[in-house]
Order: sequence, then C-alpha cells, then structure tokens
Amino acid sequence: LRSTKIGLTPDVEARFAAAFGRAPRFVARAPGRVNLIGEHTDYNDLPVLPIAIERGVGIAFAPREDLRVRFANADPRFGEREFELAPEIEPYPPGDWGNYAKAAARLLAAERGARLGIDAFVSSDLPPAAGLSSSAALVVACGLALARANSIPVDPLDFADAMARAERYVGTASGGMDQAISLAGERGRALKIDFAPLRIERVELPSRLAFVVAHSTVVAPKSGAARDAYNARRTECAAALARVARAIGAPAPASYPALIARCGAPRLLEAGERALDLTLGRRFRHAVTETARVERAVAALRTADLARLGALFDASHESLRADFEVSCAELDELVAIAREHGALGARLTGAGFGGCIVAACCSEDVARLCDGIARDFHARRPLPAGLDTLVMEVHASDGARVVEAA
Ligand code: NG1
Repeated sequence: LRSTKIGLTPDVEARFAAAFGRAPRFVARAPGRVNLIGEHTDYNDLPVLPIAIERGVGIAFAPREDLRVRFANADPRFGEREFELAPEIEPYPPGDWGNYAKAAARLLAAERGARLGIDAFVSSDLPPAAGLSSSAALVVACGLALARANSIPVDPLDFADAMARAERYVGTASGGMDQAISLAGERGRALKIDFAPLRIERVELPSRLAFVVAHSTVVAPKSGAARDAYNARRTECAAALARVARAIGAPAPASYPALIARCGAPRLLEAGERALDLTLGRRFRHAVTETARVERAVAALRTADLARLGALFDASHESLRADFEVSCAELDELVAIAREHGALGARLTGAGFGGCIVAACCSEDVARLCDGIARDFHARRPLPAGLDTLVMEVHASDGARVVEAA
C-alpha cells in the first residue's frame, strides 16, 4: 500500500456509483496512527510522540445541494447511514459507526456554518478497535469531506482541535493526539505533540530504526466496555492533579504541565506520594514518569540511540501495566515475545485493554521479529473476526488530504 492510497478499496469509484448513481468528485484520506510513547498523557495536556501510518480511512464523496448526508461503507458489517446536517444531531444508539460521521457533521454545522451535505463511500484498511485510531481517522476523513463540500478552509492544527472536540460526541472523553497526528503527520518523522494550546515539534526518525505493530487478538472497542475504563482513568488523573495541586499550594487553574514546570518531576513525584492514596498515586506516577520518557525518547531519536529508545519503550509498558493498569495478559505476553525475537523494546500502544503493541527494532530485524511473533503468539490463537493482518511493519507517513477523484 502506498501512502497516497490509504484506506481505499481498488473499485471505490464503481462502488460509489453503484450506491449513489453518479461519480465521486473527491477523495478524503486520513491515516491511522501508532503512538511511539506518551500513553494516556494527551488528556492531561502532557506530550505524546506518535507517527501517522500508511493505513487509514478513505472517503470517496460528492457534494450535495441540500442538507442530506448519505454514507455507504465498503465493509458489510457497517450498513448505510443517512441523516441531515444540523447544529444539533440526535445520535444513533451507542456503538453505531454512523455516530463518528454525525460527530464531524454536527461540529461543522454548529461551528463552521456547513450547510451542504455529501454522498460518501467509506473504506478502511485499519483494523477497528486496535488502538491504531480508526475512530479518529474516520472522524477526520468525514470532517475533511464536509469541509471541502462547503468550501470551509482547513488549517491542520485548528481542524485537529475541532475534530478532537467533535469526537467527544460519541461519549469518549478522549484527548487530542489522534486527530492531530492524522492531520499533521509527516513521512519519515514522528511528531512530538503538546496540548493546550496544540503545538507540534518534528522529530526525524533514524533510517536504521523500524517499527512493528502486532495485534494481541483482544478486541477492545472504545464504544463499548473499554470506554468506561478509559473515561475512569481520565477522571482519576484529574482527581490526582487536584489533590496534589492543593497539597503544594499551586495556583488555580492547576494543570499537569504547570505542576511539572513549577516543581520538576522528582519533587512532584515525592509530593504525589505524600498526597495520594494507592490508586490515584499510581495513576499520577504514570502521568509524570511517562512525560519524562517522552522527552528522553525525543533525545534518543535525535542522537539515534536505539538501545535507549528500546529501554524507554519497555519502561513505558511496565508503567502502563503496573501503575496505569491498562494492559492485559495477552499484551504482556506479546511484549515479552517481541523482545525475545529481536525487538529493542516493546509496549502497548493506544488506549490498551487489548489492541496492539508497538516494537522498535533495527531495519534488518523486521522479518525475524514478525515471523517470531506470528509463530510464537498468533499461531496459537484464533483470529478475531475482521482482522486481516496481525503483525506488520509500519512507516511514518503523511497526514490527511483531500484530492480530486480520478
Ligand atoms: P485509541 O488507541 O485510539 O483508543 C485513545 C485516545 C487517545 C489517547 C490514547 C491513549 C480516542 C479517540 N483516543 O486512543 O486520545 O488518550 O487512547 O494514549 O479516544
């Protein structure tokens, strides 16, 4: 798959025509992402370090002259959806894929004056609910399609911020990492992303370094049970912040970045230990130590210190397992197997509770690592429905675009 073809089935134009009786005018493409490090930090306004990948969501579309928004989907599990563009849109039942389209449509109607709908055909080569950000790719691609249909200008960071707010319509109190990397990603680079306000720093990836993603076979749908666990982590982090800020007399409004800038990580960790009980203490420790690991990972990439990067991946996984409690037995086993087969380091990526790991390795070790994982992990497990690829190399790729249909 070339990065210019993300998410599109080859016969997309014929299928669009079959669904809507005319030809598509444009194609919007939005990549998924792999977060290299900085997990469960974005909603604390702390930095993350993701790459956009060559897989994503593609939407072939044609503008309409009324408010109707019509969606067909290449995946037969996701049926057709049709609704009207409006500043308030009644959601489908929780878990319905159409809510991601409604999320983007509602925001563009409410905040950017969108008044023209689209006919749209969606296809994706991102495994859903795998921690590779299929949901944000879908929201971003829908948003870009509606923006183009309405001649609404798109500045990547401003639009990322809007799409992050838009996605909360589905009921997940998510941070803004996925939308930002999907819109601003760059080939060959990771982006260090900071929040409030959203800003990016480009980090060149050493040419010897490769990334392999492997699925744990545990599906963790963010619209289902994992949503409550995710939202609970966010609430716990906010409660921990409020208590520590009070204990050290920090001025309101308190934020994680402000506390780290004020005290430095070591003193802040001590304050956390004094002020917090077991669970909140562990959540707080993860947030603060993970932030230090992001900064160190940027330095390791800039100096091409791959062994150091691998050690930081390992430490991140351990913190997510023991302190943040978002791993599971399958993810832990997969991480261990990756290390046995030549990974420099490995960690769960995305929200956790299942989904994928990311392993860092030297380019020449990719095949050995993929084969080892397939043999020692996947060969012993049934394949979850709808997953075509369980282990793959990923490359840092360009962000979302709208182009004229061929
Ligand atoms: P995924 O892996 O897409 O479920 C979620 C959040 C991110 C971030 C990560 C954890 C959404 C759309 N995305 O990612 O903002 O908080 O978890 O680092 O909820």
